[in-house]
Amino acid sequence: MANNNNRCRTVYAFAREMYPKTVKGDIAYGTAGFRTRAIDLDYVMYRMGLLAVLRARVKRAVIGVMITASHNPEPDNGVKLVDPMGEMLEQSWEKWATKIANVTDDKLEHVINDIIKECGIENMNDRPEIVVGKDTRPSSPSLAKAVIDGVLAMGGKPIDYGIVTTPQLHYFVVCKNTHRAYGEPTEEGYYRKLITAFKKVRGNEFNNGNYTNSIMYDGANGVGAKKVKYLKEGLAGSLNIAMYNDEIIGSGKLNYLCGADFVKSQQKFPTGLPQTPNLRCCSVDGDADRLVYYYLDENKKFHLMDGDKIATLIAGYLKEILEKTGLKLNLGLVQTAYANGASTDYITKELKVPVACVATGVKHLHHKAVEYDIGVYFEANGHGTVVFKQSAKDKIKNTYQTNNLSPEQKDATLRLINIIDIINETVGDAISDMLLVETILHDKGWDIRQWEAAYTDLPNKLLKVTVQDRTVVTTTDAERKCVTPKGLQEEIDRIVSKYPKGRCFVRPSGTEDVLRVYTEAATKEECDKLGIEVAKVVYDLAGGIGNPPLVE
Ligand code: G16
Repeated sequence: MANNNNRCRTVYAFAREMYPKTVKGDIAYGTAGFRTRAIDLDYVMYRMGLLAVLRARVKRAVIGVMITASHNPEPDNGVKLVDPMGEMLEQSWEKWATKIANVTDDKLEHVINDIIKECGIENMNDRPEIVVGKDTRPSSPSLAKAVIDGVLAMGGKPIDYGIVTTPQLHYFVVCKNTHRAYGEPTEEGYYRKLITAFKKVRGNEFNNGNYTNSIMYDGANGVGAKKVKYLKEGLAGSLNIAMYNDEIIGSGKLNYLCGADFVKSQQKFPTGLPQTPNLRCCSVDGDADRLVYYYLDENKKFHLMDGDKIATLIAGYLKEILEKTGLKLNLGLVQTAYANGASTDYITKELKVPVACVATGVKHLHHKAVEYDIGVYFEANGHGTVVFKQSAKDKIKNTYQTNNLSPEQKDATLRLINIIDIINETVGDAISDMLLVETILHDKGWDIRQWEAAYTDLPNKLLKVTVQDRTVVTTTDAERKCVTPKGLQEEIDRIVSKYPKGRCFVRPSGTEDVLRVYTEAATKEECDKLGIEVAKVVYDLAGGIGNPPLVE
């Protein structure tokens, strides 16, 4: 206990001298951790360094801390905590994260003691490893130093990976916690694993049918641009990646008019890419954990293949492969309320794959997906991956070793084994997802229009409404219904009932200070009208500020 007291005093002295709490109000734990203006985050980062060590002591495992504000504008920053098997910080710990982030400097010691007591941490002398990574934001180096100081003050051992993508950091954590069974916990190890598997599946025929091995890649002027350069070299022509929006540090252009979030929410072609018709293009976001595809047709009309289209492509393909192997494994798909109604119809009716709907946030999707032998999860914004139960992986590998498989079964089983290695199961990963999509399109011999043809999205729109206090809106039923403010849901239902195939929901964002209004309807005009009508009601009933509804 004497040792604990010394440790807490060090933590407090450090906090007072170097990282005093500078913001009076509280910061809320959002969809993916804390996220706000970078200038307000020094003390939060220091405290997350402290928390990561406590979490590592409880789990007796390596924990990750990623400094990024992902799709947000460059002046923002944030922090994502990564649990031992790559999951986002367990939800029951969000209360501790919130307490430790918001307590006054003089009470910090008490919160730490509460955590130690409630979680039964006995050994405060060990030095658990905390893996730290950051994106390319100019504010990230000093915030990473704050995290590292927090880790040191609490007696942990920081392992600084420098600038990496969020999914790379998740991968390193899992590699370390599985004692390298998942892969080598280095950047080289990451590229080697993905590239080796990709090349094995692709073979020597780089083109196939209508598929050509060239892609236009929008790096959002962030870490996804920096990292894909290494991938490109390793792929050595098996996939030609033409890079755009690759101005990396301090250009002020991160996510600006480009990147996955811009393309998806604005439904527009990003700046910087050649507007040649029918070219297969893709965009990643500011920390490279989201991916969307798109193209312009001969009439310059924009066509989007978002997370739903990626999910259906992957789920449909895995189903086909499984049928070829003869393996009996249950495959399921997890979506959120943002999933286009047409995609859900297609998956359930055509692909006949079961679908679950959960609240926004990878933390919810990942937890549901692990219930299936093979769980595909994707948010419409392009964030997702596939997770395999260990028992399913064992079954696939053991089946491959048996002698009673037909050549077709043997081939499909080997393909599945390699595909598992293309996938970063630890979290949605834009780079790994891109390699997976390219693998599937190559195998099918499809160009991007053939992929698009699977089903037609219902027109949809995402609006933002700025309000005094976004927490006045609370929701239920996987965020599809509003509970408060009183009367809002009734108004939404009344408006939606006027529109054929109309659907709408309203929820507070967990990464930006806004309310999000999602609408879908039979035609684009109706969808736009529905969006504006609902956004006005939200503005009136939820305390809108500034100009009435802003169309993104
Ligand atoms: C984060 C989460 C995603 C979520 C997104 C938007 O993404 O990881 O699961 O969909 O925020 O959340 P919200 O609508 O609550 O603002 P990222 O890529 O920004 O880390």
